[in-house]
Amino acid sequence: MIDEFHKGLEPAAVPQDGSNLRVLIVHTRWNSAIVQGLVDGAKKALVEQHKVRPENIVIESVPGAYELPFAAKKLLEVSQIRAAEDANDLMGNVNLLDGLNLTGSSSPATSTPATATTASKQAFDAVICIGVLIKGSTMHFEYICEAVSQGIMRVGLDSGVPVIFGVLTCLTEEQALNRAGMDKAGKGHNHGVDWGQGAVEMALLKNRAL
Ligand code: DLZ
Repeated sequence: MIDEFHKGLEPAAVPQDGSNLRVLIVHTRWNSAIVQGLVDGAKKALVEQHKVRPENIVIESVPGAYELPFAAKKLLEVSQIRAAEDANDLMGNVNLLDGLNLTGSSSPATSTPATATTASKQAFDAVICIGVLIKGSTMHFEYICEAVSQGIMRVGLDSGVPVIFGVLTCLTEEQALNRAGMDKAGKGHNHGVDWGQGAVEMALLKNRAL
């Protein structure tokens, strides 16, 4: 039976501007058609509702939901290392004699100015883990659900970077389709949209100077 109503996310009280954010989406390839619908929903919310620049959304895939926490952790760490290296490079390139024009040349500095379409090199401000777990006839579902939910929470708490739990844990495929807004009756709601909204709100909360 298809559920008749959902608890969608109530919009935040103030507009959530994601134009300076960089977001990682990690998704599974299990149940890929439904997962793709959820990823599309998350991207739509990030770009259309919160102005996250498309080039600042990085999308990676993993085999199944069990792999999501590991991938989120590693990719987040790599982004942090790269951002630190980039900051170091920038510091290394600072020449204290710049601006004195000792050569007499009027040519501008060699660094390339950022353009509106340059992808950011900053570390990820939020991660969205997306997958669909559908219960089978064994205990596998229970073990994976437990491991994934605990793992995703741990990555967020350990890193201090919000990691959104975008994993549907469904008893039937019909439930999953419904929650991805892909049910035949068209009465479902795409939870990927909520996850995109949640990622921006939590990233801004993390960066907020209190
Ligand atoms: C093995 C398995 C099963 C049975 N079902 C799902 C599923 O419904 N959704 C999902 O994302 N992944 C599933 N997997 C794969 C596991 O998550 C994992 O990839 C493997 O156990 C290897 O670690």
